[in-house]
Amino acid sequence: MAESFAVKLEERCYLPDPRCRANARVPDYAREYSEFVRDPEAFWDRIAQELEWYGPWERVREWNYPYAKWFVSAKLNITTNCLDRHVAGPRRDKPAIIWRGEEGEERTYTYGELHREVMRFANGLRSLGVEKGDRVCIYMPLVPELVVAMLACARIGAVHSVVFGGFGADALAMRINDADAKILITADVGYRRGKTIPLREIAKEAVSQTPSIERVVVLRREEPAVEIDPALEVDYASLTAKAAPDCPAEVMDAEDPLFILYTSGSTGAPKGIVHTCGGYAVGTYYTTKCVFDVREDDVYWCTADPGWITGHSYVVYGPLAVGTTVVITEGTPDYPDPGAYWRLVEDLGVTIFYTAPTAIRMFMRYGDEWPAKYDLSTLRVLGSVGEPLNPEAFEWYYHRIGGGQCPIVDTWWQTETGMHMVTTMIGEPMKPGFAGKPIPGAVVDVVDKSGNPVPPGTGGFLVIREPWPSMMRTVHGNDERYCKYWNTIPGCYTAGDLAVKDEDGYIMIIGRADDLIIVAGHNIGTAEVESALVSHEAVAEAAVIGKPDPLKGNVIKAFVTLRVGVSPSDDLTEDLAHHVKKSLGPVAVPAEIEYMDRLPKTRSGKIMRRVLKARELGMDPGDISTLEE
Ligand code: 6R9
Repeated sequence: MAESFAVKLEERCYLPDPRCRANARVPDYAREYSEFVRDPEAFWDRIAQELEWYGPWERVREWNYPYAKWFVSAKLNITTNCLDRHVAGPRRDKPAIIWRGEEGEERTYTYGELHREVMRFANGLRSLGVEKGDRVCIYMPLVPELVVAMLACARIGAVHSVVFGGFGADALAMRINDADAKILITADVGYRRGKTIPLREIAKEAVSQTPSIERVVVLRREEPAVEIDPALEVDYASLTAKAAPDCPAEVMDAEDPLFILYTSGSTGAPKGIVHTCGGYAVGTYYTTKCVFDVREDDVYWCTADPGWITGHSYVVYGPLAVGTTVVITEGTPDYPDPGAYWRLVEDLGVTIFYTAPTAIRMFMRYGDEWPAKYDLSTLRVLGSVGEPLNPEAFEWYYHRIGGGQCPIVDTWWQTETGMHMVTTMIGEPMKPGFAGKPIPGAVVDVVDKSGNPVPPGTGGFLVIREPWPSMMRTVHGNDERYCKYWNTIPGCYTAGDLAVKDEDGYIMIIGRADDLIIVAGHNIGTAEVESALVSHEAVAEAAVIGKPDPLKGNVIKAFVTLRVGVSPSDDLTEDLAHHVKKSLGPVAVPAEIEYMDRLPKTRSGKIMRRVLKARELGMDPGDISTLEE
């Protein structure tokens, strides 16, 4: 690992409207945080009391480094928190899910309807022999039945493993085999950009390599309905139609597994992250409620697919536990045109909008005229997740989408953390480029390789010092890999990201540690150079890598995509180099700039620098199963 190093900090700041602070769920971040630090167990105890449990915990946490248990011996079912308790109260007829298809079709499920669907499907799964602890793989398009399937598994204590519907047969087979799943739930097709994705065909191919799968449940969408293979397949609709309507929730121990989810693999092979029922429910409930400041009449839209952790925590479990109205769509942001998302915001009156920098940069690339055509005035809170939100992208999001009115919560977290860990709580001053401070409930720091905090302005490793409720409990089938997260830097969970703090304790993520570039002895994080490039008016997106150089050790090579209407030229290249020099100094100037039509990304939208690097150096790129087509 590299030593710590100096980082140049941007100094811009937005002061929030004082009203949003006064009304926020956490009106005083500093006070809430110190309350947490004074007594972490009492803090989480108080939050956990807001959920419904079958029995109390003996202890809030048990910390046996690096293994944690939360809400020891307590019993619950996450679905009674997401469904039953709303249905029993005034939210029975409140929309739980509003789904929009690619052609504009719409379906709404109230909490009462979702509850019924989940119970029926849960009974359907039971009739196929699924029992508590069995693994069920879900490979579906973004339709309400995907959410139903996840919750139905949780209802009966089956461990779901959702595989993103954009993956191919081999990636699906690898995940099924790793989790040893018994049932696969899929659909005949998904629809994407006017094309049909043959999910069932892909699933069939995968299942030929997965001896553990006993049955495949198929949701049939096409007309006329495809023929079902009775030896292997079960029709989703008949399964639910035949099932009893009432399904009492399985009583789960807080530490029973809830799901396995494979990481997006931007820097290495995917790992099966295991999350448990109790702590995960508490962590996602608390962060959804407080970070997004959810209110009773909000219309909440997180654009992530449930194939990723953001979809698990902030499309399904957190928002439903809070009891909000969740928007989901099978559509993509620029189909049939780049106004697709903004039309949906206008039509449904979305108030909380949570998306990824890759999408924001894509919108910027298409220009301001698209969002300007729509009424976005219902928006109240904007969120970002997945990659550093470059200052340039922050500004655009803040002004063009939020109309200069909405706080932006740039949330740093991981599949492994299960919930938000760093952000700028609503009402706190916002600094473009900085995710913010640790949320109340998380102890996050920037340290050197021995675990000592580095001073402000010095880059280091982003670590988490204390256990938190929704932390992963292990890596499925590879506990050694789990321990490695906690054994790399003494006393800390190592996130694998590089970061820097400023004098106020705000944290800026400067890239993945694996992607660090050392030029003539200087450590350079990828995000710094990429942000500098993106702040040039011609640039839409940028990725940088280090290339070995006999003199400097490494030089920087940049890959750049341009905004619509701009073409590459030698003048532009020179101008870009000059632009980086001006903002970061000569050491960060790319020695080479290559223009590309698009950058290699994971299917969840993260730039895969190691693919660029491997191509550049003629090396093996390693596991590329998560690379976008
Ligand atoms: C939630 C999610 C985790 C990695 C993480 C970091 C990057 C996520 C970020 C961010 C800068 C943010 N990341 N959020 N970087 N600012 N707000 O994305 O989980 O797919 O496991 O990825 O994503 O590098 O370590 P996951």
